[in-house]
Amino acid sequence: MDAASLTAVPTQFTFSGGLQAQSATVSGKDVLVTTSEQTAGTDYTVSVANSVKDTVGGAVVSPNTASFKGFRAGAVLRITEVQPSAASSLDLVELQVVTAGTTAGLLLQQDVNSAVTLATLPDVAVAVGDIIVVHLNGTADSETTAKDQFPTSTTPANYDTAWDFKGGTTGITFSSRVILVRDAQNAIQDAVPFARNSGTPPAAFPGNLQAIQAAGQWLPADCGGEPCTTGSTPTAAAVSADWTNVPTNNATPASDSVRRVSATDTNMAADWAVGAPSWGVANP
Ligand SMILES: [Ca+2]
Ligand SMILES: [Ca+2]
Repeated sequence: MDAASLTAVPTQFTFSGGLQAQSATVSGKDVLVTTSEQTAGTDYTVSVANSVKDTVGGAVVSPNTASFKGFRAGAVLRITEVQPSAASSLDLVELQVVTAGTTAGLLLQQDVNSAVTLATLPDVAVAVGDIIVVHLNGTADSETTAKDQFPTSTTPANYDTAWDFKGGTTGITFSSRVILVRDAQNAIQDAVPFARNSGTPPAAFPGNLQAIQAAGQWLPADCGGEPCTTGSTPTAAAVSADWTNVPTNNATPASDSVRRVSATDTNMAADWAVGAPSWGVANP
């Protein structure tokens, strides 16, 4: 883009909804336009005048408009409860809102390396303390307007005290796995390594644990000064939350889940234990 062509920014970049362009700066092919205060989540359109030129004098041509939503902060979520072993992959993941904002674009994933996306969260404005229950392989649509939009009375799998979100069709693999939440910019918001002390753990587990340790999401940051592996002291499994005793192939919800037992997130195994679930409400 030719910065010299930006001679009257407020009239060259025009917006719907009363939004005003205040200034613009050029960086290569991009123009960064600063506007008057946007209303969070409002639908806007922007139009670019043909007086805006590229470096060889070519004007912006059709389409010269685009739509976008007014700036909104993204929500920050914490994983609070997991059911990894339900029949028919009807697994559940409960999340609690740490910072209010939109859940648009947040990803619930299994593992860091060769990640599997379990759910892409819908665009919902959530408040601090709100509880979200993600239903993997579920059939009910996500609630987007209220926590009781699809009430338990007509949708028995739902919780009237929580936002029920529809996840993808892939369930959690009940072996040793990392469950994590990524924001719309792909940064990890929360991550928990869960070990199943039964059978041979997947060879990828120590690498996934090491990845979230490196990202500052789990402690201890290493195992006795060395990378955590199946042979380190302590082992990768020993520093991870233990979900071995969650019942297998059970009804949804199962009699026990793996859930936080502390309101404080210390990023350590002791934050978690298997026991009575509290789906849709804050953990005791
Ligand atoms: Ca609900
Ligand atoms: Ca709970």
